[in-house]
Amino acid sequence: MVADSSEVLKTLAIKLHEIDAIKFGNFQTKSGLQTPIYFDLRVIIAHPDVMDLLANLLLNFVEEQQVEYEHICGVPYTALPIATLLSSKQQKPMLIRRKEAKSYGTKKLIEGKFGAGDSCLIIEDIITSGSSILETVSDLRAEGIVVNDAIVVIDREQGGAANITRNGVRVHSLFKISEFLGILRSANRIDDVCVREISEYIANNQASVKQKEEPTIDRTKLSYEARLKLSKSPIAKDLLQIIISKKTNLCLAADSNKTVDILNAADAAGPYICVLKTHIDIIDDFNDEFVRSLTALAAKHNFLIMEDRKFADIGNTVSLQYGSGIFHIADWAHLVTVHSLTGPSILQGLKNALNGSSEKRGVFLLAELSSAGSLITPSYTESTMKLVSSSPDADFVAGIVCQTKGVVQDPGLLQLTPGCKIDTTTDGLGQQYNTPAYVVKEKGADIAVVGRGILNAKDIRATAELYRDQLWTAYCERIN
Ligand code: BMP
Repeated sequence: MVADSSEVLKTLAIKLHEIDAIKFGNFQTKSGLQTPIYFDLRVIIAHPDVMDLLANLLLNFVEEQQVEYEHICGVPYTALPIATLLSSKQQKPMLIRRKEAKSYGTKKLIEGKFGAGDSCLIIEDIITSGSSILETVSDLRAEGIVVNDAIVVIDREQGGAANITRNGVRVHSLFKISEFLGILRSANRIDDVCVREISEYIANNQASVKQKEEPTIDRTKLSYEARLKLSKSPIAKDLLQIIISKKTNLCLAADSNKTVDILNAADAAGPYICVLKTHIDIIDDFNDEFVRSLTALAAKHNFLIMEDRKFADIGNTVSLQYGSGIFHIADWAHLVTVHSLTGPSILQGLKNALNGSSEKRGVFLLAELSSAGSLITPSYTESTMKLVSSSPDADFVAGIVCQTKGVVQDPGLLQLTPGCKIDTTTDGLGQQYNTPAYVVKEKGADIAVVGRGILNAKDIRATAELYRDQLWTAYCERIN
């Protein structure tokens, strides 16, 4: 590889012109539109020297862009040989996306060896509208594969890159069409009229905006290990590590009004829970020593503390409620619950109270409630999920409190579901209960909240173990 990559880029552009990989005239594109310039990088396979030049350039380019990935996938078909060369040069395994699923054998759309949560770099020859890349991204994401970057040889600057970026994939293009034309013009391969005509064509033929496509993967079929790779929230990752290492998806709702009872329950149930949930404002004898003792038990048994505060005020107020007052919740609660009705400013307000502290913190947003006759509507639930996906503070959201399987689709978010009891008789105050198996398998809970089902038992330790076993078995059955 020559040191000056801009010289090599020029050489490549001219060679592509020489081998007729770029044609000027009047052509029809894949979508049926007329175009005065046509790139046909398929011809490159007949020219191993050009192929090699391109592969080496891309290799350097990928390194320069500092892209991190575990697999390489070329968009079928033109980019396949290019992706193969890169895979071999980089020693990174390849994935191949079939255009149609096989009608025999495995019926897989993605060939190769991968696991959900693995990351993949996309390789494509040309972007026009971005739709070919997005089809490949969508099939990869449906398998739980993380796609954050695409390397492209030529961006036709017709809006495709923006469409792809809108879907959460960064586009790195070796050439923009304007740069490519500039090189051919300087080398006297084309004249000013040609450059002007194509520039006008590009300006007048911008692709329509493609809406963001949601991943179609079934979150409830993925293991916690796969979800760990897909989560964006640092505290959710910690929680998943705990869930995996302790084999528990049980959250204890320690709803007692005496500190001694909460601490005893935390110590007894500690080995079997991943989260202990408090309602700090129901405690009669709250004091700072209690927080220290609970924090010590969390460290001893390796669980997180969630304060179920259900914040619901304007940003400034929740910031004060979270960080100040007698409870100083932000100092000790790894997680808090938050209503979404305020809108995005509630997340900003809470984050503000953290003052850039290095402690990992996160929230669970309420999208549904377990109580009979709750006023939350399906459209409120949907808006809550949109708030998360569009929020600049999305990495602050560890999960969602809800009751229905379809609400949480993003496999990086955890579903927390209260209303769980082996004996499902109601409490006479509107709480609705389901069994551990039902909550995990039918309601889609990643973590189930159990309060009185454990707290009212004679033997808290044994009952917590029983709930843990039933919830964990249900999870294992769900993913298999
Ligand atoms: P129990 O298992 O004893 O019913 O307790 C459920 C816990 O979960 C309570 O702390 C309650 O505040 C909380 N909760 C709930 O029951 N339903 C919801 O929709 C949200 C909750 O946080």
